[in-house]
Amino acid sequence: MPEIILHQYPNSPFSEKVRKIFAYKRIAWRSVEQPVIMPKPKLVPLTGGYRRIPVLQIGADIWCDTASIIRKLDELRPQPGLYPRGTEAACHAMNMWADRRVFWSTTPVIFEKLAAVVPKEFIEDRSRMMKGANFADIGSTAPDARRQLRAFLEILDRALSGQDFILGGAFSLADAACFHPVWFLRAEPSAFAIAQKFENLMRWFAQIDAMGYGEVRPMQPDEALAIARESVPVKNLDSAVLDLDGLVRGNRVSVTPDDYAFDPVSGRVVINTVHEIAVEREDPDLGTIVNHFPKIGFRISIARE
Ligand SMILES: N[C@@H](CCC(=O)N[C@@H](CS)C(=O)NCC(=O)O)C(=O)O
Repeated sequence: MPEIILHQYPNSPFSEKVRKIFAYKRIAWRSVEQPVIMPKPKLVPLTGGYRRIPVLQIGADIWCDTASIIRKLDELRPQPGLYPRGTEAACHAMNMWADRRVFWSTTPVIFEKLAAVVPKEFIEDRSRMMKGANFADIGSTAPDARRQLRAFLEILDRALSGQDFILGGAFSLADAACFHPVWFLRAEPSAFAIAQKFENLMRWFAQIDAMGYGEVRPMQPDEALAIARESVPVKNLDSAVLDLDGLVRGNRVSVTPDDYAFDPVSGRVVINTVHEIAVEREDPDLGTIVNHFPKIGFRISIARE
């Protein structure tokens, strides 16, 4: 197994989702701690502009977004599986629901209290990232968010009333995905108290929490950069290039998240499958880097040449 490096920070909920998958699949990994706000001078050369966390690195290949990270980890270590007994579609639906709905109901509830104590640089950074939204004002949406959060948690609690895991008797992607927003609530006691009212949810939470993070060793950011510099991206990609939407190998494109942190990454297409777009770029310090993105949740624009 190649050395698996995750760029992350301890309080990152989306990293928590991946950390649980490392634990479940017993994958040994290296942790590079990155800043919580911009600038991220030891991350952006690897990503070509993408600033979100987590980011997976293997040599000079970089996977952005938990969807492409988890797909890669599952390819590297298929067993134990993330999709027991035909639950794959349900897992992806739950994953999307947890990331895009449940998670966003937690942030106003948590930051209603925390906004007064977190550094103003954090508030400014997140307001810029959300393009126009004022993060300092997030508390004003807290009452609605709290109502929605409680309803989301009740759905999970009911699902867990007669079974140990969200989709049945075995751990699945749905558990890692639904765990991270509940875990994030622990950052603020009155927010976590909403979840603590749900008994089945808390039993499940304790069980997933106890899984830990697998075998992890820290790595300095400079070491990760040196690994990228000394590696070449994996080249046997031809079979993965399909002619979808008229995009073929060598087309110059830029890839940008469709929800927030709209930083485009530009390069030439090297992989274009139903689920993945990967672009090759030249970094002045690191040399050739390939950045992998999921199709779901990203916009691709073709540059005129
Ligand atoms: N859809 C992305 C979301 C990632 C995300 O929003 N991560 C948060 C941290 S948990 C983030 O990047 N926040 C801004 C930052 O850390 O700079 C994924 O699944 O990876």
